[in-house]
Amino acid sequence: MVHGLTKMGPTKTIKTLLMVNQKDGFDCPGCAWPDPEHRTTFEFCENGAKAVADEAMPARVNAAFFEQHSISELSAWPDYKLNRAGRLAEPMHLAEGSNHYSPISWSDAITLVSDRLNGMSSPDRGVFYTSGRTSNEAAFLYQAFVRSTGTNNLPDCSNMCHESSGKGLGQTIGIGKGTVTLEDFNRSDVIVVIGQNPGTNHPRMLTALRDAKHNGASIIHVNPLPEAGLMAFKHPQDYMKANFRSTSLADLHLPVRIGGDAALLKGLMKVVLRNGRLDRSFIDEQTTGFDQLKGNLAQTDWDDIIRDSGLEREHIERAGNMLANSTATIACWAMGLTQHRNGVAVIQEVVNLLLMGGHVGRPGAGFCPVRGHSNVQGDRTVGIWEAPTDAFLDGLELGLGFPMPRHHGHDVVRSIQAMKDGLVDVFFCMGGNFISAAPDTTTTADAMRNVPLTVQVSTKLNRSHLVTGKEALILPCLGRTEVDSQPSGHQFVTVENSMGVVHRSEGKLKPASKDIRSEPWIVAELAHSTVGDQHLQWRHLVEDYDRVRDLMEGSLSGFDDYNSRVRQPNGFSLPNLPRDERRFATSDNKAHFTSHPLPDIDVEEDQFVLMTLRSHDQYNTTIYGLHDRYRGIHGNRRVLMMNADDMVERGWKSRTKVDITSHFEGEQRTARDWLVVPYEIPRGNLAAYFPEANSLVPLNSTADQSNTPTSKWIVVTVNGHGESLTEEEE
Ligand SMILES: Nc1nc2c(c(=O)[nH]1)N[C@H]1C(S)=C(S)[C@@H](COP(=O)(O)OP(=O)(O)OC[C@H]3O[C@@H](n4cnc5c(=O)[nH]c(N)nc54)[C@H](O)[C@@H]3O)O[C@H]1N2
Ligand SMILES: Nc1nc2c(c(=O)[nH]1)N[C@H]1C(S)=C(S)[C@@H](COP(=O)(O)OP(=O)(O)OC[C@H]3O[C@@H](n4cnc5c(=O)[nH]c(N)nc54)[C@H](O)[C@@H]3O)O[C@H]1N2
Ligand SMILES: [Mo]
Repeated sequence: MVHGLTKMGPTKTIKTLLMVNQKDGFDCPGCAWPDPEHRTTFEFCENGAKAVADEAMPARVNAAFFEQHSISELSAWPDYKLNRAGRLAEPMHLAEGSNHYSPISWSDAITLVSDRLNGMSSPDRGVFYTSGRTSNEAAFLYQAFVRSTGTNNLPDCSNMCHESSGKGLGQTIGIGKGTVTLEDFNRSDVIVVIGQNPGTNHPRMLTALRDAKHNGASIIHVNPLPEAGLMAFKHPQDYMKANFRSTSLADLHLPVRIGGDAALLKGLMKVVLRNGRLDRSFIDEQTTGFDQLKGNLAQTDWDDIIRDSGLEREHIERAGNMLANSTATIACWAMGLTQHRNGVAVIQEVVNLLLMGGHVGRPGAGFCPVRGHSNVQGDRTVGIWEAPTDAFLDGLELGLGFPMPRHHGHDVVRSIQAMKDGLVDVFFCMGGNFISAAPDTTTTADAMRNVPLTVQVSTKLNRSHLVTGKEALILPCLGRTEVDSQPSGHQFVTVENSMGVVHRSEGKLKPASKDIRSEPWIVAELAHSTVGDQHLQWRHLVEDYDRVRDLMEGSLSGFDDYNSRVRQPNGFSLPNLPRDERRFATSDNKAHFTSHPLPDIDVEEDQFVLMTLRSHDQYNTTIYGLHDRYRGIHGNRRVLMMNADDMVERGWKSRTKVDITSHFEGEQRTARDWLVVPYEIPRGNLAAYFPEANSLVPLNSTADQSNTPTSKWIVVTVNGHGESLTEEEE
């Protein structure tokens, strides 16, 4: 309520929050956790309320705002102040060399972009980013437009997020998505939550975990940090029943060292092999690679497992035995696994662990990569994909009726390299905050400044509006919460949650300004003006989003009867072979065990490993405030969490000022003036907040295969500014 009241006022707060995640309301723009079939009146969490209130703020960022505030002045504002300025209210243009944005009409803005696109010497000089809030309809039209220009340059936030999950699962079980439903949580014996902080980032998942525990499941939490949501949980709705007790959701917390998960997982598998129920018939009939894996595990030494994981053998044995005795195991994970050099391989170790017991395609068991952005999974499903398969493009050709470019495009990291090398003329962003989300802030900023025209379709002011190409545009759009009115009437859009359920979302609030437009409308205007109507009647399509959905039905698999099935109260589930039929669409129709060597996670004596993470008061690069309540850190985000013993060893007290330097292939990057705080984190490990620490993430430090920046594995040294502990303090 507080978040709503301060940003929206009382009436709008009540009206808005009661529509979140309701069947006829809008999908929460926060995370991608699914909604239960039977919904309560309050189907949102604290952080969802923040996300909704933040979008429903009144519009203030208009021509007058930009006349008053120059780019150089705004650049000195902290992120949370930029966000508080309000909603973007009208299209704005930044001329080359100018220090102020000035207003531009929609038609002039659209013409400017299409002229530039049409003037490029090759379609691959255009790059089109997407952040995961974009609806299925907008994303589908957008990729159709981009491909009609002749390129697959469709990088998206997923490249920095769950790309490793998509790759890791795709290669082994034949689908790059999770295989569980919400109902499976109630039938599970053991739930492993690894490399994820649901208390902050997917709070409604805690409800599912609480219910699973009521039904007898045990929870193993694998995380360098004892994340509060899992260690001491109070269901917010229990307050209404006057039950103030907190319970520990996790039955076992394994404080693994950063990057030590592969070692731990091998240890767990050794225990399961020794003591466990293996699903022999499943292994024999439906998998390959089991014998090699057994050989690989036999050669893996317990000493290495214990050293790399940083855990005691006894704890690994205990967790291993819980898994060995489980008849239904679910594994959930997020960025703690994906944003590592071995992100794909470590996810495949999770796959190995579950396949051994046949924990896929049966009730209460399976894989649950928990997605971030509310429609990031849907965006990929409908074509936001820089490396589409030929089969996928064949489907699009059939449905859309024009030839698709077949050569793969740039992902996020390659886009930055291309911009840096002067190979990009237009960089177009459908949402997001590229400059702050991307790694290696300084390099990315130089890359952006090297582009002749950058365009941001956005709801709120952010740093990507200030660090731009030579010329820049802001195209303000409607958010999830708002009425989207087109010539045929009010429209709804569709989204896909983390468990493959596609459902409706319909905004009900009055748009923040009369001069903002829907994402599908913006795409249609741009396409109409750039490529014309010889293939698709773009403007006709967006008069009624049913027409877009009909086009999707003809182009994508799993979308039969789209318009009618998505009107069912709970939407519908996309087909998922491993989940529905225990079948695997791999090259040999089997699930694959894979054998990977242990990654080398040694660093030099004076070096630390730094992970970057989210506080409880931010949504990615949107900073709501300076508090991280569950971690007890208040009033400052430029903090470095360090083990107290590591601090004492250096003679540092709490709030000692330090500089951090990252080291990668002989390059160094330094970020100055951080305050060290003691924290319960393994020795040799550090944590700092994203996006403040992004300047330390080397552009070329990426995961094998998925090319995801290693935001959770940054090798650093830390230098104090001279103050140290007195003897008494020590
Ligand atoms: N309120 C809120 N909700 C959000 C977001 C937000 O910013 N705010 N962001 C959304 C998005 S896009 C995403 S992708 C998700 C992100 O959700 P999470 O992945 O939960 O987010 P992170 O803060 O990146 O946290 C990663 C967790 O991994 C742990 N970790 C780091 N390194 C390792 C490791 O080597 N091994 C293990 N086992 N654990 C490790 C960290 O301690 C931390 O608890 O949340 C989504 N939901
Ligand atoms: N170091 C480090 N870097 C990371 C991460 C990390 O853990 N550590 N996490 C990575 C991950 S998982 C992700 S997903 C990315 C996130 O990268 P992005 O998705 O690019 O970043 P966001 O902060 O989610 O984008 C916020 C902006 O989106 C715009 N916006 C909000 N809603 C809408 C909408 O409905 N439509 C449109 N058009 N615009 C909208 C607003 O203007 C807002 O300022 O960051 C990645 N970067
Ligand atoms: Mo994400």
